[in-house]
Amino acid sequence: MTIDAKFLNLFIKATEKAAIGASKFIGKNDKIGADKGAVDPMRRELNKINMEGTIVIGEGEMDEAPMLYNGEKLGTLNGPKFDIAVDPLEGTKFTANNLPNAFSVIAVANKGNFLAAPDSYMEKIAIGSNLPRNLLDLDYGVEKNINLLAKEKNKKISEINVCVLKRPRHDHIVTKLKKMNANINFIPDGDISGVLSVIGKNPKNDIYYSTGGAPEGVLAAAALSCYGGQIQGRLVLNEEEKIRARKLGIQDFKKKYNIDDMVKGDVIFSATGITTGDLAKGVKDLGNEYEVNTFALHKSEKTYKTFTNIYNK
Ligand code: VTB
Repeated sequence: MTIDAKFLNLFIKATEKAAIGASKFIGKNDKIGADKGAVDPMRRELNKINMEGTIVIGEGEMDEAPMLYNGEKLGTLNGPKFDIAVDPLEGTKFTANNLPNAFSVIAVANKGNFLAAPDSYMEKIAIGSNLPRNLLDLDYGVEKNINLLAKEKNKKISEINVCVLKRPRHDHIVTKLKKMNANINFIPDGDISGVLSVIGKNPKNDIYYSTGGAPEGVLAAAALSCYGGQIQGRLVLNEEEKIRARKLGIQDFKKKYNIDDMVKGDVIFSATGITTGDLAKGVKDLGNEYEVNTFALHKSEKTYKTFTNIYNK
């Protein structure tokens, strides 16, 4: 079953209103204010939609309001049943410090079609479209994966661009990549756009290779699935997170999730820039109006588009 095309604009509006809300906090060093600035309008917009939406990837548990919490029901409850994955403010630090790549993002699928991942870390490797299914595997290790990818793309290792989230926990990956003479593009934060940098005609990166948030993994997988890209993820769980994972129905803590295990069927994806970044330009204050830019996808409709919209203040 596909998602009716009429929903795309409604979800775009939700990320646009959230981005405008958060933009009022750009450079203000107020992460909590910025988050609330995004969450409140997003919830308001989502609650207007004729749907029975359930947050499966949210910002935490119910008692952590004002977040959009896992299990929260949204919409008029009069319409199709959707799974919703959100990050109303991806890049809290970027917003607070007026740095590029902060955006508001939502992904929507029919009920039951997103992996309900706990708020933990996830090891991730992601590659773009037109590559053999399940080409790479987390257990192959860096050398084998990069070699396989280079061979498949008909590139020298020195022509392979790898996106890595700059963290000490990735030192072992970086050491191996350097030894192989692959190119590394570090990102300071924000691994949804890191993962998505492997898609498009001339992608900035050939592969994303790092451990970031599991919720961000599912959100990125939703967008990747619209392009026929691939991701493999494995949860990294401490004891407390294992309890939460079990509650979500996860039994095999070592499971490697391929894209089809994270996202099934039709998907709508909408990401609106807060500060200007790789996915979309940031919110522009025009005086009496705001100009917003949204990167939006609808898999079954083959919509891959950047929208520019104006809102009165
Ligand atoms: C990750 C990544 C996110 O924050 O969750 C990261 O997935 C946090 O990593 O995109 P650390 O705990 O190592 O700081 C982001 O980069 C931004 O929300």
